[in-house]
Amino acid sequence: MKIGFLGLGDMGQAIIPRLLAAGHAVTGWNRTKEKAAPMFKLGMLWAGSPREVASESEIVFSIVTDSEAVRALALGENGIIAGLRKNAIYLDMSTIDPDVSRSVAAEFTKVGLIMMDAPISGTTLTLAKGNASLMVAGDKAAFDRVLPVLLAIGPKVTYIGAQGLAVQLKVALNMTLVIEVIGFCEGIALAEKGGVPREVAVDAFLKSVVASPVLNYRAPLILDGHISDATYGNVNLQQKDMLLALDLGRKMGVPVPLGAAANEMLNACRGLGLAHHDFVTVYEVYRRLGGMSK
Ligand code: NA7
Repeated sequence: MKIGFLGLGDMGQAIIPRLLAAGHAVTGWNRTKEKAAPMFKLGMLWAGSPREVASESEIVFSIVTDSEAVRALALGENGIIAGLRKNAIYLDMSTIDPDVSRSVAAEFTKVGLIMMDAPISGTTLTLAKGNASLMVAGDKAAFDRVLPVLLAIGPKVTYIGAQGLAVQLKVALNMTLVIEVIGFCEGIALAEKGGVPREVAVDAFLKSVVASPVLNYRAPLILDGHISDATYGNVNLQQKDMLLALDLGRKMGVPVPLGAAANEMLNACRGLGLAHHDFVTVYEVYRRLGGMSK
């Protein structure tokens, strides 16, 4: 199929090779064109604006940082809405405010066009291994049409329901993920301060019932000296999702006390100048709070 792809950040660059490998023609666009170089080598084509990309595509994907970026791409000058064909489908994969997703989709509906929310659970590593899962919401008939393409991105594709519900679920899921990883950091620091070598503690956690996919790939970061990399998602990117979760909790009257506590640890990371690290750097904060030397 002819696919348009907007947003060539870490996630975009991990998804596009899978679409190309499945035999789809991909035309891309990114605010910063230089980032497209590795995708050109794989055969991706370029168009000059989101509008141009949309006008040439049967399916258009976007995956960009936040709500403002999605609004700009979808509804801004030379945006997707100005170019999308009547029978084409636009899917936004970004993790953004569900209300913004719904309001952008409503603009598409007004002019007889289809926008769906289709966030991904997983990192660039999960995508590369072919294990990513996608949650999709919006028009069910459109979902049935795009399903074969989505399966090229990841093998676990779930239809969630009405437009906005997939991204709502993704925010809840990411909040849980952050709480889980921060709980792991807290536990390892406690064991270590008590005299258990870090390697032994991590190994035991990963062999225990506490182990999970996210701990399996993130826990090693506190062992091999990669903690200072933004390997899978830096503190700022994860905190964006935590703030979305806290805001949803406030708006809907649902307490999220564990989310609030986890968010405080992300604040501490930022205060200590660790915001550019993968958020498992929370472990460093626990070490400092617990009086452990580097
Ligand atoms: P990255 O690697 O930080 O990439 C962010 C992308 O978003 C990148 O292509 C940016 O373009 C683009 N961006 C950001 N703001 C804008 C605006 N205002 N207009 C147009 N494009 C913009 O993030 P990931 O790929 O890891 O994650 C993307 C989403 O998936 C995010 O919601 C995650 O939570 C999940 P640039 O290259 O800077 O010009």
